[in-house]
Amino acid sequence: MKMEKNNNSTGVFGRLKEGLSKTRKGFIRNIDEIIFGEKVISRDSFEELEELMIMADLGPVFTYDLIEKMKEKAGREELESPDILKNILMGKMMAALKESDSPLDIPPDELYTLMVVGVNGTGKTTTIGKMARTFKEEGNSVMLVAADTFRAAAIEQLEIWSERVEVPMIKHQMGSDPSAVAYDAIHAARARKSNVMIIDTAGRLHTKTNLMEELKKIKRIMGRELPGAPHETFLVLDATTGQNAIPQAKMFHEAIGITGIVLTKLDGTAKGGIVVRIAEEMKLPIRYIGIGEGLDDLRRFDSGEFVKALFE
Ligand SMILES: Nc1nc2c(ncn2[C@@H]2O[C@H](COP(=O)(O)OP(=O)(O)O)[C@@H](O)[C@H]2O)c(=O)[nH]1
Ligand SMILES: [Mg+2]
Repeated sequence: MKMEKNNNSTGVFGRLKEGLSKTRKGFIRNIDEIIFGEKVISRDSFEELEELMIMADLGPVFTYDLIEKMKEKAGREELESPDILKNILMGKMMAALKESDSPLDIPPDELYTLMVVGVNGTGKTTTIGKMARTFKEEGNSVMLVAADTFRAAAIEQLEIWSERVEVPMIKHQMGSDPSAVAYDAIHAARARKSNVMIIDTAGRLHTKTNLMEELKKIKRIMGRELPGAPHETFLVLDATTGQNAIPQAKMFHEAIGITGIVLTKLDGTAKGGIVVRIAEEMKLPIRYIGIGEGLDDLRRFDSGEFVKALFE
């Protein structure tokens, strides 16, 4: 039994490494190439390293601090090998990400409501499907809520996930008031004694103030029907959009208050450094990361594991 568990965890870690392979190849491996064979790290190499870190979306502040630290070490001749340099980078990434470590803790006996927001196409519906599966496997009674009533296809897409994961879903017709769906869902979840409810929402462009108004209204109605609801508001960000994720996150956070971030599509980018940037700029828990389209491709964010998967 024990062996099996170990094998399994290596497999899961391997999958994470694989999911992050674009960043590993595009970023970490290049560090080795830049300083390969150099006894003394040259000014040119520092410039190349700086460029590499900016390219990986680690952000200017992080990069500047890091390069300064490396130069300091180099000045004291403490930078004899690429490994030392990598250790500095690893340590700094871990420190930057540590505060974002905050796994979701679902109370077993009350109705826990989780609203999922974000721009169109970031991966909200897919993430909800994956989370529903995880929560169900952990012994929760899960209900999905189709409050993205803007497009019929959005409702159908969530329905497919609800069938796949075998959890019930509450829906109204396309075009109906999303708050009314959320209202009904709270009552339905109570009647069925569900303990986790996940609400999918529309993601028309974040520059449209009416989307924010709509999201605020859903929150207000939920809070009126169930004190404390929504207990969590997750913002889904697409890692492949790079820097653009930051203003997006700020806008949602200012308008409706975000309690956790899900960063999807890390498998599709070499700019995985965006995680660090988001952590530093938003100071919000990063709850999950997406590393693929499949059911198993959502992972609880763990800063230590994440950094290790990039470097090992
Ligand atoms: N490669 C990859 N694709 C993802 C991930 N998460 C979501 N997607 C894909 O992104 C697309 C948009 O997802 P969807 O859930 O419909 O986004 P929504 O508009 O925010 O609800 C779909 O094709 C998903 O399969 C991920 O972590 N990795
Ligand atoms: Mg959707």
